[in-house]
Amino acid sequence: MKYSIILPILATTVLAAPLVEQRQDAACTIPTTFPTTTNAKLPNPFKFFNGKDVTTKAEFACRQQEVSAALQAQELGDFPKKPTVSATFSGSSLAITSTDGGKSVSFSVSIKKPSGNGPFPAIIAYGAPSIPVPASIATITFNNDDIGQQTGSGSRGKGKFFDLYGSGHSAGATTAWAWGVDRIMDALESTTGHGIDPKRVGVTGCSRNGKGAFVAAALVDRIALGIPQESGSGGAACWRISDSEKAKGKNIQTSGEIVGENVWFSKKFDAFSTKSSTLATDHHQLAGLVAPRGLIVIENEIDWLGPVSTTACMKAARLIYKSLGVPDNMGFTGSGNHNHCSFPSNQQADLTAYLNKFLLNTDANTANIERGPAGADAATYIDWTPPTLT
Ligand code: MCU
Repeated sequence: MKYSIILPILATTVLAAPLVEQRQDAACTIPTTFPTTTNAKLPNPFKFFNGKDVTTKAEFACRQQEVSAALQAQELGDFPKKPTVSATFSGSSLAITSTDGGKSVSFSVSIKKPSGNGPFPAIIAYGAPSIPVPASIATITFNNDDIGQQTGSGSRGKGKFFDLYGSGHSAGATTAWAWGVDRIMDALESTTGHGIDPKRVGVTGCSRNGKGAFVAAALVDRIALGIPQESGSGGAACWRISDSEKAKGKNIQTSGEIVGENVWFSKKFDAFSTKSSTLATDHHQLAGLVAPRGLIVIENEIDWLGPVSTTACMKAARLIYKSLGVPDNMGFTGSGNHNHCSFPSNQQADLTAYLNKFLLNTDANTANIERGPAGADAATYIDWTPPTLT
């Protein structure tokens, strides 16, 4: 099948339902310690750490909170509570000041808007977007490196996030950047004149910044659509599957390698880096934190990114969306091999469908988008049956 020829003519029906759903405010009991028992299979997204089954959507919302806490405790580092935020918009620049514990840091993002008055949907792009952003969607350029440096293992604790919270703060760079995205959302909500609809904001980045976009979509629940591109290990890949692929002789990035290469993850992750099977979670559940919001995962069959790992992991993630009754809110597109972070035309229709549905509020068919190498199935890596949550 060819995807490159013509984009479908798009219907312009405005969807009535809000696409950003706030997580339920159910009273959840969140543990402060998390299991480290060995489990070679991908952990069960539908079993609380206390062993109780998740049977309802409300319970799953609580499960998301404990999964987020576990990811922060073992991998990501702490995601701080909202500081005091003030913002001003002028020209094309949104300037944001965050104050906590008597200290302040400021950063700005630039907004490139469609012509007209809006309000417009927008995509927050880490660095510069490596996907084609349609003219009808604004681009918010976010200098994530300014918030958390990522120039190798020596850059830990550097950047504005760490100026505010201290160089010893546990956050890895991806968590620090997600904090920046959270502040951009605060600023969009609290200022006027920028012409952006805060209910229709996506986040993208490629490669290392794709890991960042994935973590931001997971931690910031005001993001309507996550668009991580070629995030590979640390993003769309599951640590356990990457280790099993490595054992089969693949040239694939693993947790054991990643902790030495850069500071994308917390120092807390070091304890698990060579024993990923003891993590309480895996990255199908990072995607599960985005649910039921929109998520289109863009990949590439470069060995280092782990095409079997990203495909099987994201297929497991789609089981979570299916259990929640929203299978079409998450897709995975990654067939073929192409230059890293160059966006191939055979992924355009999948991306367009997601942008239409989640940012442009137009009708689009996002059903069953699961494209990756043959033979990468979730069933090999799971020992649980996804329930239908009530
Ligand atoms: C895919 O993202 C990373 C990868 O994890 C690193 O190992 C490699 O060094 O750089 C990739 C990247 O960010 O390329 C731009």
